[in-house]
Amino acid sequence: MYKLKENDFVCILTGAGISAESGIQTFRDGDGLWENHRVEDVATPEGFIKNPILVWKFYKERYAAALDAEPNPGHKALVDLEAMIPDKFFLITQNVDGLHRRAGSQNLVEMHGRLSACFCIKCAKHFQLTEINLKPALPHCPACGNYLRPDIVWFGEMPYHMDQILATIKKCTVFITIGTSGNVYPAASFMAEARKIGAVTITVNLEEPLNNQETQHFIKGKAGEILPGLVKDMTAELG
Ligand code: BV8
Ligand code: ZN
Repeated sequence: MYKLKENDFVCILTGAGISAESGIQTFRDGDGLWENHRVEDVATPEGFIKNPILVWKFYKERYAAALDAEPNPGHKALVDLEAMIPDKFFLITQNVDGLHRRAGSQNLVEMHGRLSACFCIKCAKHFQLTEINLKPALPHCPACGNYLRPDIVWFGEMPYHMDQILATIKKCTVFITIGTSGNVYPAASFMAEARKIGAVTITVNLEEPLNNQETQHFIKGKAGEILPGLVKDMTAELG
């Protein structure tokens, strides 16, 4: 397996698979359905306009599940790796569960938003869910009284931090993809971008992701079981 050198810059992309061992359902486990609704129908601005109460129910349930979950050895291995190369590490997650942050990851962007936050559709003020009254089926903005929506990037919306992500991929020398099926864009295009500028590409996944042709080293298995040993192995020659 690839051994990191002093001047390597590691970029990591994670998906729902890294939180599976924390008990958080991935999108493919539930065959993309939630209470007989297609996730694509719920996770869209149109879905919210059509049935905001249903969408809030979906996200309140996932928020509660995320609070009940604990980071697993996969999340923790990435915290250990970052501690060894603090200024040459960048973690991009598609996950909205907040587990990387709770595990202690610092240099992290949550490109699809976070379950723990929301914002007002009128005055755009942002709030933590802990700051608002979640009892109403449709929570209201404390500032202007209008409807709040989950701070989640839905299908058809621009992911967060794209400039920072694309700029960082341009300077990475190692790109590691963990626990994502490679279904969703633009996240699924990042590994190809990294490959183009000569980065070593490594994938850790339970099955081959859709974009596996871009992977130079594919490691099949569970993130929580593989990552601790992989991090130890990759950093063995670092000073
Ligand atoms: C945008 C928030 C444009 C919601 C999410 C046709 C072709 C190509 C693209 C498109 C198309 N039609 C539309 C598009 C664009 C669309 C898209 O990609 N659609 C897909 C479905 C085809 N993308 C968008 O709309 C994006 N925006 O394009 O904007 C634009 C441009 C300019 C200006 C404005 C707009 C926005 C995408 C973000 C959508 N929001 N999340 C929520 O979470 O509720 S995406 C959502 O699904 C998740 O966040 C996650 O990112 C994604 C699911 O992906 P994964 O994380 O990979 O999860 P999955 O379950 O699929 O896979 C898990 C993997 O883990 C599996 O492979 C499994 O084997 C593995 N695994 C399981 N257990 C383990 C494991 N691996 C290791 N260890 C384990 N233990
Ligand atoms: Zn408001």
